[in-house]
Amino acid sequence: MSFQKNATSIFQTMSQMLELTGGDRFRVSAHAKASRVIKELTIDIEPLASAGDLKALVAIDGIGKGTASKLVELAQNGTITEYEELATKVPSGVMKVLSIQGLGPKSVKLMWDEKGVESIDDLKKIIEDGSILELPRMGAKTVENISASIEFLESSGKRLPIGIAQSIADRYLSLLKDTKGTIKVAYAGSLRRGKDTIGDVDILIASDDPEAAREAFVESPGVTAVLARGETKCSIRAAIGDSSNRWGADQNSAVQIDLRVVSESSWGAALLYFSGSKEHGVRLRERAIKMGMTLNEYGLFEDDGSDPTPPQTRGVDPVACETEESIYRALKMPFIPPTLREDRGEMSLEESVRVIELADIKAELHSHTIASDGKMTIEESAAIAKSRGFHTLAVTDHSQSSAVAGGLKPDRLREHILAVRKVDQKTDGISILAGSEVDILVDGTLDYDDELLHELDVVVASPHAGLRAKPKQATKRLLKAIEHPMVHVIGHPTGRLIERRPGLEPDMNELIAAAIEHNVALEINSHWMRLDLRDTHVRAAVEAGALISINCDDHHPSDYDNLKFGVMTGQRGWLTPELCINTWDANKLHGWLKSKR
Ligand code: DGT
Ligand code: CA
Ligand code: CA
Ligand code: ZN
Repeated sequence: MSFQKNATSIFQTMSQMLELTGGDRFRVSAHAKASRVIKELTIDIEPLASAGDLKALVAIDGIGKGTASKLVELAQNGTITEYEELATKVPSGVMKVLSIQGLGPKSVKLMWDEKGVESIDDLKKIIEDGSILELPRMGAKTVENISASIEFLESSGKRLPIGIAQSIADRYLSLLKDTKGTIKVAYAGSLRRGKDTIGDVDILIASDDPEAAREAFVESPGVTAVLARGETKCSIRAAIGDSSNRWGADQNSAVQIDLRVVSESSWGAALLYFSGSKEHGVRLRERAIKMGMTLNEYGLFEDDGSDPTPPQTRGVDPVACETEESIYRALKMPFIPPTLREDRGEMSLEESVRVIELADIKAELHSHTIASDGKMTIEESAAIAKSRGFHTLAVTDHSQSSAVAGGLKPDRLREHILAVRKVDQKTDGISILAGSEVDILVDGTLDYDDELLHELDVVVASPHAGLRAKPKQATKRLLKAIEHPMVHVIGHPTGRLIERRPGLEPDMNELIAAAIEHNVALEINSHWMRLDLRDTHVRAAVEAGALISINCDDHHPSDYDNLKFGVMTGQRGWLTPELCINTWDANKLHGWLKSKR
């Protein structure tokens, strides 16, 4: 595990352990905040921490003195004394109980203190003998939910890649659209925010016939368990089934889907609330309070909070509730697109940023054909690209070292270049460029010699093998490729596979600086199994002014549909269209590509 990931999880765990042992509230939240800040860093802090450079650490936004010295301790001793002390006080089974969805530190602490629950098995026992009901705020319904969550945790527990969650959500969306009485239906939560992984799917519905909606939902095919069936909230578990594809998602895994029944009149407030993130929601509510108002899932109300009864219950008319736009307007803020709602600085925006949109993309610069491991001919791929309104498609089959992917030996590449040129000549309305996805070998050199690279219109250089290298080595390797004068794009720079392979962890800021210096674009690979660069990397690249290329890395016709995930990742990194080379008109793009020949 990288230092950064290790630190992120230790601080998070410390925060939870502090709460479980009745620690000071301020320290509980300080540790949670530190964990979040460290998680989102785009620089490698290990060298600073190893060198004991407190000054440099404290200079990083969001890292205070206490956190800095703990980071140093972690780097130098491999652990943190305070963490070790806390860990002796909290049994590991209690931490497992805490990982059950719907159980927070407060309830877990009560179970532990009052009923001696120190493992999930202990918890199951007090559920079975009913003694759990003696605890405060534990009703039959809550206990039922806890049981369902335990079952869920034991059978799956992983987050889903967005591509899988999206296809399941789409299935439920169309089912509910076709249900009697439906006025509006939409998904919210992390799926709407375009996060790379999804914990559960959240769907909102406004209906003239809520009972029909609830029924259609809990009785739909594929439901393996009904976790809750209330007036306003229903939860199910649904089998993933065949919506997974050749990337081999686990056929036995299931996903939780929450359906919230809301009223049409407060649609905007509900959508805003359930789209999250939780952190963004907290910041919005703070802002409302400062303005003498209350914001909740029913609306934004003129209300000073002195009356404990919620304003909607007292019959107070909302200032805004029908649309998200009207609520942001009433809060005197620009509209914040869902992909930006992560409390990463969007609250300070004075006007809206024009982030990249799907329709801005006019070129695909990373695609495979049957010449290597793709399933399309050059013509087929070009026809799809053209139908999407693209002016350019680059054919970039694999290079010789990617033998399992059918990589092309130099003479086959030469033939392939001719084949691409031929198809280009007889095809109207789109330029088809001859390129290659060239392996960046472990030592940072490229998989073809310069003479051959020179004949290619587009060179996407990507790491494929040796993805367990140490961060320092990874940085060196990628820097060398960036410095190569004939490279246009660094493809899937870290090589990670979501929930399956962590990939390289290079010093992203060094790569970004080099990419700017050498006029190289860094890729956001849109495949939902990759999303590489990830959102936080994109944000750092955009702030520095580096060029980005959003590509589908098509192997199959349906891969073109993944573009939306790459675009959302770009949005989450605040990417503007100008910095994305795939948005440029043909003249500008082709001129830029030729400038490296
Ligand atoms: P996920 O499912 O882990 O990928 O992430 P989300 O963001 O979809 O989170 P989820 O499903 O727990 O809740 C959906 C949204 O509902 C969340 O983004 C904000 C809102 N929400 C849920 N629970 C809370 C809460 O305890 N407090 C606040 N303020 N908002 C919440
Ligand atoms: Ca969710
Ligand atoms: Ca949820
Ligand atoms: Zn690749």
